Amino acid sequence: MLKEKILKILNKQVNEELFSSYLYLSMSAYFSSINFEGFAKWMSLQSKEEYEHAMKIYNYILQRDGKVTLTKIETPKTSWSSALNVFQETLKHEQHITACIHNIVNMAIQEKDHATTNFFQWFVTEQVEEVATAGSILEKIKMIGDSKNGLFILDRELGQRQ
Ligand code: OFO
Repeated sequence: MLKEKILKILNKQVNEELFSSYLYLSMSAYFSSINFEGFAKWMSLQSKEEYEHAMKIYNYILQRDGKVTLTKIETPKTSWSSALNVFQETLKHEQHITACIHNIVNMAIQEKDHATTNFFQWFVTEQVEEVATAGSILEKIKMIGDSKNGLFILDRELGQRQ
């Protein structure tokens, strides 16, 4: 059985991951609206990954005989000023999610919940990758600056994500 405070923070994280999925889907819609189909595809795949993260935690709660409590998902923004602006916010969001994951691990250690500490190691590693990927795309966009050609090439590159 999960301790009450662990159950609460895990349910909160399900909501955080579902919001991430919603946010990236909204970013995908924004990119489609400005005809950046590669960026849109990348964001839509990212949105699916976030849904999978939510489901991993959802299934873990059930496995530990906990009650999944779904709560209202915040409305994401629907427009941004540029691709640069989107990736600045993506990086910031992933840094926030990393802090949430670290918070869960800290609490699990404090509560001597070894199973949760162990389960969340996957997320700790995943967050290193998520932050690095968002950061590297952001750096590329900064290097490209105002070059339409550069953005066109990056759009093609991101559209290759499987
Ligand atoms: Fe779930 O890793 Fe991004 O938010």
